[in-house]
Order: sequence, then structure tokens, then C-alpha cells
Amino acid sequence: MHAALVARPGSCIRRLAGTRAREIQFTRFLRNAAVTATEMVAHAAERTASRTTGRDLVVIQDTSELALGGRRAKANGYGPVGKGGALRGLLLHAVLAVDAGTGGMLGLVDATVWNRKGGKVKSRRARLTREKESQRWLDGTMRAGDVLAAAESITGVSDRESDIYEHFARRPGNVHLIVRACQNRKIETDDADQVDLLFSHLDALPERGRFTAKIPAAPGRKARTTELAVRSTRVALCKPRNGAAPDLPATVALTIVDVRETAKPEDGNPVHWRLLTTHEVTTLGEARRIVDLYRIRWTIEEFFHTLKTAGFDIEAADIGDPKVMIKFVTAAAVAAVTVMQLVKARDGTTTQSLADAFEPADQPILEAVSTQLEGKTARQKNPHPRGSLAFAAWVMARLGGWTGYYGKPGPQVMRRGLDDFQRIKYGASLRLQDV
Ligand SMILES: [Mn+2]
Repeated sequence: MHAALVARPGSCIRRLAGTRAREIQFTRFLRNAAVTATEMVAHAAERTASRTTGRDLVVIQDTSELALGGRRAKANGYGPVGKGGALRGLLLHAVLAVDAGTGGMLGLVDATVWNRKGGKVKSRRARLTREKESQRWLDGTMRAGDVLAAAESITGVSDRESDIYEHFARRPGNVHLIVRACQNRKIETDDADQVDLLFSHLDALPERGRFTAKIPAAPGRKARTTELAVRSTRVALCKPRNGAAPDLPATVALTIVDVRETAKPEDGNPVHWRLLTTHEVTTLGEARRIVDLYRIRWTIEEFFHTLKTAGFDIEAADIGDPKVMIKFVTAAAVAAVTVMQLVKARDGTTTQSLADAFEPADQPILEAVSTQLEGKTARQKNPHPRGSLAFAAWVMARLGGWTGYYGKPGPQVMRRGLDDFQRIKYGASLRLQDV
């Protein structure tokens, strides 16, 4: 099914499965109680773990809402998503492993898809839901520490939603954190016994220095190169008075790095990030490194984008039963990682090797297919070195219908190519058995 998902862009099961017979097989697979979302994720995490041994990693986690519709989705039992909960759908929390040096995607570490309880929620219920949902950040960090235990280093990176005292207090020993601060917490400072507030304390600090950085384009924002002013200091966050578990320590010692744009941009708001980290930061270079690692967080936004629009068109899928849909989204999340890896590798500008996305046994088949696909002109030759992910991306793009002449192959093309490749691989395995 992973192959079918990778291959068929598509929304409804019929289109995804291709034929009526495959449709029945596919829904049977999804409805089969023995195949759980947990197992699909565990299998993907195992493959990711094998690629991350001895490497410095950034582990990114974030949540995305998958809006599936209005009244009909509600009648089918989908819970509220979006502002005000007017739409119905599911939530996906994903944890991805990325190489800290190159930014190359290495795979899925964890994924949880869930359906919120529908209907009107009383404030107590709403609060319990919020508490339960905030647990996902702690779980994601724990899971990264377990699954990626053989990594050289792990830095967990996440946005303001994960600024939770317990997240810092209970992190595993092998996971560092960089979290964008959301709460103006009470802090104890080095220089005085008095309690201060985090944000005003930061504002009063002298600048440590400045550096220029590229701000990527975003909806309503052009890419720009800008100057950032840096402040940083050690702080001890005080345990929140309400809601924190009694066994948590009274303070947690962290470093905060504050970067803000020195000039007002033409469009949108100036960048201002306050990044709480467990890493040691004493120099401007180290502060810059924290900012650079945090910027890798953007990868997960690209992943959600691949999954939703350019990729699998999940939000247009037409599956009535939320339990079945949870499995569908999980399987699509696993497949979307591979599609995204191929799209990123297509220009040969990343240094990723084939092993970051494929099994070792795939290499001879890929090379044979590549030779078959190569034409007579230079532009029809695979320009990438064997054993590189770019080499595989070229093969998948050609299989998926890209001519090599016009434009660049996107997710749809890569997915089609991967499907063909899986079929070729299956054929090759049959032939090997015949011998
Ligand atoms: Mn988020």
C-alpha cells in the first residue's frame, strides 16, 4: 500500500487504488484491525533509525490540522479543527529527523493522527483536551531519544506551542532542545536574587552582536536578506504556579537567544525570535548556530505542504470512517517523506546518498533502470553520481514522465515514478525467484 500511496496522487480510494480490485484490497487493508497506525509508524521509525547512526540530528516536531469538511464530516464523527472549530477533520503530529549539517531529510521518527471529541465542550473538558494534546510534545521528544539513541547528537526543534515547562524539565539526557518562547515566564537571573520577567529582562540586555541572514519567502512575504541583532543570556525559568506536576524541579536552567531584525521590512512584521535552548551559548557564533538550527524547522512546513496539496490531497479524500482515515493519513505521512526527499534531491545540490531514502538492495535495480532510460543527448543522461539520492531522483522523475527538457519534476511526477519503480522491483524479484 505504501507503493500505491506514493504513486497515486489522489483523493478518493478509487483513484488511489487504480482499479476496483485494488480498491477492495486497499480498503480491506485499511479496515484490517491487525494493521495499526502504530505499526506503520514503528516500521518507518526503524528505517529512519538505521540511517541516523553516528550523525548530528535536528529532530523537528509540529502539528497540522487536516480539514475534511463541514456538516457531512461532522455527521461521520470527525471532531472540530480550525479556528472556532467550524470545520471537521483530524490532527497530525509528526516528528522528523534531519541532518544538522546539511538539512537533508532522513525520515519519520514518529507520527500520531487523532480525532478530537466532537460537540460542544465544557471548559473543564476543553482544558483536559488541551492538556492531553500538549503531552504530544513531551512524547515526541521522548520517542526521539529512544528511537535515535545511536545518533551522535540530537537537537529537538519546535515552535511556540511546545514552550511547556515540563517539556524542558523532563527531556531525556540525550536530547537537546531549541524551543521558540511563548510565555513571558518568571525567571531567576545570575546577577540578582530578585525574580524578573523573561521578556523585559531580555529587552534590557546589551546586544551581543549582529549578523546578516536570509529570510525565506512565505505567504505574503518576499525572500529578503536582513540584519539581525543578537542578545543571549543564561536564565533559570521558575516552575509555573498552576498546573505543573508537584515532582518537577523549582527551576530549569536554560539559555535564551533573542534575535530581532534591525530594520522594518517592506512587507509583514520584522523577525523577532526568542529561542530557549539547553545548548551552551557563550559566543556570537554559537548564538548564530542556534538560529540556524531553528531555521531548519521550516522543513516540517514543507513536509505538511507535500502531504496536503502538492502531494496526496488528503484534505479532499473521501473516507467516511475516521478510524480508517487515521490509517490512511498515517500511511500517506510515511510515503510523503520519500516524495519530499526526491523533490529536494533533484537538482543535485544536496549531498544526500541513496541510503538516506532507499534500501541497499535497490541500488543495482536503480542503475539498470537508469541505463535503460538514458537517451543519446547529453541532457538525457543521468548527470548525478551513482549512489547519490540525486541519481535516484533523476530515475524517478524520468519514470514519472519528466522528459529532462522542460521544467523541474515535482511531487506528482516523483510519486508516479516511485510507483513504476516499485513495480519494476517487484518484477525483478519474481525473475530472481525463477532462476
Ligand atoms: Mn505548530
